[in-house]
Amino acid sequence: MIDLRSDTVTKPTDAMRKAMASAEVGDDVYGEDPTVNRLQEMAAAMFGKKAALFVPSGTMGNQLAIRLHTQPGQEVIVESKAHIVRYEQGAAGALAGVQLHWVVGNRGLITAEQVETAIRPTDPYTIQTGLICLENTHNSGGGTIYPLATIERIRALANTHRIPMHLDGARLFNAIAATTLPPASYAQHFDTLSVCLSKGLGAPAGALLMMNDLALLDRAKRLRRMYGGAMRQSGILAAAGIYALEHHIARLKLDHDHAKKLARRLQQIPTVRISPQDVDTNIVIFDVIGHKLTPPALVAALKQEGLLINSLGGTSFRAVTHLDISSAMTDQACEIFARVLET
Ligand code: TLP
Repeated sequence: MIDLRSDTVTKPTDAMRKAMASAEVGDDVYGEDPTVNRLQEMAAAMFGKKAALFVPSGTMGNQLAIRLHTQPGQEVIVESKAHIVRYEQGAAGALAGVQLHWVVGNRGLITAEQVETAIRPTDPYTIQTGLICLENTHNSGGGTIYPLATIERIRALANTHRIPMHLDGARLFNAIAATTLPPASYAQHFDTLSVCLSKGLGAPAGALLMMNDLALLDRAKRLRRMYGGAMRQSGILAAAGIYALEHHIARLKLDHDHAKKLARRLQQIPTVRISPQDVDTNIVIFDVIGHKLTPPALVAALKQEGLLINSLGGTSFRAVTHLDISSAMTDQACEIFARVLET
């Protein structure tokens, strides 16, 4: 089976499993897991932040950040199809008591002008803007990379209005591999950022929430505990993360090449709508219009041929390349797409 449903489906490699098996561990609630501590120090140094906190998931990283920066009753500016909007089960409202102020982006990217319009006036009756969240790369936008200049302009606005900024960097490593920009060039513009180890980097679980403010770190640790995310001998997972940071960043470019190849092949199919030039990284989002099969039937027909993809609702589909997809499997996926969609 060629599984392009997500880059979350990767399984730890043998070398990663060896690193996990031999990890030195301790109780991380006491701050005594040397491998977790090493991972946190590594990540903080890599992104030019003072501290990093290992958390079980990207969702928890985002939700801790929202809770840390806001007061109940405030709102968070976020793109309309952001993961925080679509896929976190309403956690921002349920856990932090904030509402989300959606801004409709272009392929998931919002501009400084849009943010400026969305920031609320500070009069006594209008809801207050507590936080601005960006997502880089943007998942539902199709793995889109934020231009640094846009981030800089949004940061300048945030400074003027004294609003903190959080980055959902679940796939920031894909942006880093694609642009070859230093990680800190993105990270410097955010008060907090979370990055995932369990997407393209291929670790089985884990994300890192990073920041400069050590008082914020202290509160983040308490909230992580409150949300049930404080772990014990989590060095076993952190070892996978260290291995991933050391070995799996540069290779992400290969996933991007595979995604481009899929997009180019899909473009040749008459019922498919896709612009391969918009595929920046490892996510391929496309529409199938006027095919005799319904979207669920198309997904089932592809599965029958050995290819798994996700339906995004309506006529949209998503295919994601990753560590467990070789060049030969990409070629096979192209053939299966052609076989099923061209009939
Ligand atoms: N994304 C998953 C699904 O939840 C949709 C996927 O298959 O792409 N931020 C972004 C941008 C994400 O894409 C994801 C996961 C997360 C956060 C959450 O990560 P986890 O699943 O570790 O909580």
